[in-house]
Amino acid sequence: MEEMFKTLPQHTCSWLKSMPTLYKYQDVWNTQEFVEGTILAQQNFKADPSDVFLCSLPKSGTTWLKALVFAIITRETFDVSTSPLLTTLPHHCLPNCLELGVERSNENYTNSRFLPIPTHIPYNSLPQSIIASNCKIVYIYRNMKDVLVSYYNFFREKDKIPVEDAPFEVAFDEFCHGISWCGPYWDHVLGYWRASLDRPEVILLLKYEDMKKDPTSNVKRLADFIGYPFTIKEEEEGVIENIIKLCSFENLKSLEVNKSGKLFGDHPDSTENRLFFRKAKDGDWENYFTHQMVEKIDKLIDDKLGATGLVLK
Ligand code: PAP
Repeated sequence: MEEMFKTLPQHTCSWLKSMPTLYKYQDVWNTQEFVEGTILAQQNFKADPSDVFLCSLPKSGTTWLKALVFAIITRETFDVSTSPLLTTLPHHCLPNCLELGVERSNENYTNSRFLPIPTHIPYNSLPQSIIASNCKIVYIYRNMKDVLVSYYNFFREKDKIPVEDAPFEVAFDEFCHGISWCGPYWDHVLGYWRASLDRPEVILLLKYEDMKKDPTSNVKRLADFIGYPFTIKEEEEGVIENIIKLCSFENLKSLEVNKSGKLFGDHPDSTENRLFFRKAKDGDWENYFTHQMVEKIDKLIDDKLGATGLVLK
């Protein structure tokens, strides 16, 4: 691996401390840890046909998707007043990240079924056995401008860098050159989007903005797709609405664990849980983009996605 890394294109993010060098492997920018994890997963991971994968580009709604899926699949074991989500970060409820090494488990939550496996690995770099086993994949995506603003603020705050020392313009330029964690953004989204057209029976795409507008039908689709459909009785009893409330941004953000807990405990590189719950506002990009930036990114989105039929604006 060491020899291989010397041959890969590298980029040092000047405005970040916590993500100093990104490497371009299989046309994707990522940290050394995640590139190594991807390679190991590609070499060793043996999918089970019943595995379900929760895929996303960072900052596209991963935390929300994990919370919803966890609440859906554990609803026979817990109700909304006993759910582990009340005391546990969603990333810890569904902890097995494919690129960080998977040990399948059900954590005694779902009887015999395994917990879904989250990953940020792009579609084209997924281990072949996931595709060959026809595993189900849920992909959540979000508009590029809000992803960029979320990404910028997450890392800036994680590193405690004041705004004046981390110019948004620098992050913007990098992002527009495709350089970001798991970037280019457009390749990540297009990879899963194209795959969902080829294999709609096993790949479900969820759009963050649509989920905000109409959570009920999207949560129903999600539950159906992953094999935990709601019964009519559950629908009448308001189980879907209760899950939506439990997993709402406002509720999760207000919980003590998500205000004061840390992702990796007291490890020096740990991340405060609160950073996963910033604003969750559609269109927050308007507070960051200049007129020229809007023009530039709209043109970029048109260039990259215009001919594909995928609408992101
Ligand atoms: P990750 O990839 O690092 O896990 P991810 O969860 O994908 O991050 O993205 C974080 C964004 O989701 C944040 O957006 P913002 O920066 O624009 O505020 C975060 O606020 C938002 N988010 C977190 N939880 C929820 C939720 N329950 N509902 C809606 N949005 C949420």
